[in-house]
Amino acid sequence: MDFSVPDDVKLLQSTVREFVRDRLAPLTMQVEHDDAVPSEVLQEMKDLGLFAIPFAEEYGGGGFGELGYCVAMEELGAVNAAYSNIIGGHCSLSGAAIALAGSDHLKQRYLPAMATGEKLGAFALTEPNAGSDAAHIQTTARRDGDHYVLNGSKLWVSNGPMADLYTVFAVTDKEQGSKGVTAFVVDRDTPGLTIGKVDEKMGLRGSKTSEIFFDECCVPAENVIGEEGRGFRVAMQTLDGGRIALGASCVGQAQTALTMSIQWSRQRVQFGRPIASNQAIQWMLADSEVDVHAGRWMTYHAAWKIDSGQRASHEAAVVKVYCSEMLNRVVDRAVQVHGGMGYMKEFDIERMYRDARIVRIYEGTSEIQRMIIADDLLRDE
Ligand code: COS
Repeated sequence: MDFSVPDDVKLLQSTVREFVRDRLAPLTMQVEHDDAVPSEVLQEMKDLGLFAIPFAEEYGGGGFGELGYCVAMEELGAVNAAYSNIIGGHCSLSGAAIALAGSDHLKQRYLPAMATGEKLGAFALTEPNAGSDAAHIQTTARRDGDHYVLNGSKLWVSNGPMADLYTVFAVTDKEQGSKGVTAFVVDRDTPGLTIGKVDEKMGLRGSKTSEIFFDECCVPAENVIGEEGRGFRVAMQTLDGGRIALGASCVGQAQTALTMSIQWSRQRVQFGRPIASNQAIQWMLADSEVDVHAGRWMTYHAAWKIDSGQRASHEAAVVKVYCSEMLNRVVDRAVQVHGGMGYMKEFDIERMYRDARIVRIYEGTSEIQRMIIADDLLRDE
């Protein structure tokens, strides 16, 4: 067993960490206030290769695989989950679906432009009547000659308002249930595709989500990802990688909350001594360290499994439920350690507390992850 992070991934980690420290960290309050990442900063992220990290080198990607990608997501999450969410919607979800199951033609057409960031991707699965029950989406795709015609709507699409292309899931055969779902790449400028309301969210300001509508939206048959009827499986396989990368972002967020708590508890003096000298505080810090440590290593292990060509659906569910819940525990303790300061908008902890709440919900709720894990445990031999 070798637990060392490969040298090229270490170099990636230090490059991202430096960029985060010098360029992204000073902008946190501005992004929060404006609910937008400045376009020149997004361009710098593209120039640095942050939109390319997991894609294969033959398609212009960084070729870092899931482990390198997770390490970068950890660094981005550490400064502001808005960044890891933008990259996640683009790489782990939209681009990964094309990379996993797309034809070589689709990969050649979309991945190089996604790797440079010239084209931003979004993943459109969730609908008003289909969230956890993803197999029962209602958006339809009707075959018409060498095209499919899409009708329906999608909800809460990360990167929705800014994306240039959408990985869209639609029903091609209602009778077939999950085997009647097909995945498509739909260009933003396709007639019949419109962007709906941009959401007002509790947190993740700077990462935009919106509705997407399809009204007789005509998509070439060559834009099917994989085969007709295989879309649900494409969505699930894609979400396996996405949930692991989201776990990595949670680890980064939790590490920052813990580091800030350590610093604060050393400098905050009450009853004539730093609050860090109180066992009540020490135990909160220790519990958070145990949480972050466990989350980091289970994430790296699951990423390694994917990189070594093994299926990691079970590990992805374990990582998703553990890391999302551990982040909420760690950030809650961080608010407690910071006391009144933790509740104030002038301090990062308040934003992190709000940002953390969504991770127990999106990319599959904690309840769905427990369902997946329990199904595996109870499946007949
Ligand atoms: N990898 C590959 N194939 C998978 C898979 C995975 N991770 N998960 C399921 N499948 C396959 C199954 O093997 C099954 O194939 P067969 O019919 O050939 O046996 C098929 O997909 C259907 O699977 P299942 O019967 O488990 O589907 P369900 O409708 O019961 O749904 C859950 C399963 C609930 C796990 C799924 O709908 C889910 O993950 N929901 C949450 C959706 C989500 O994360 N939404 C967020 C959107 S992105 S923000």
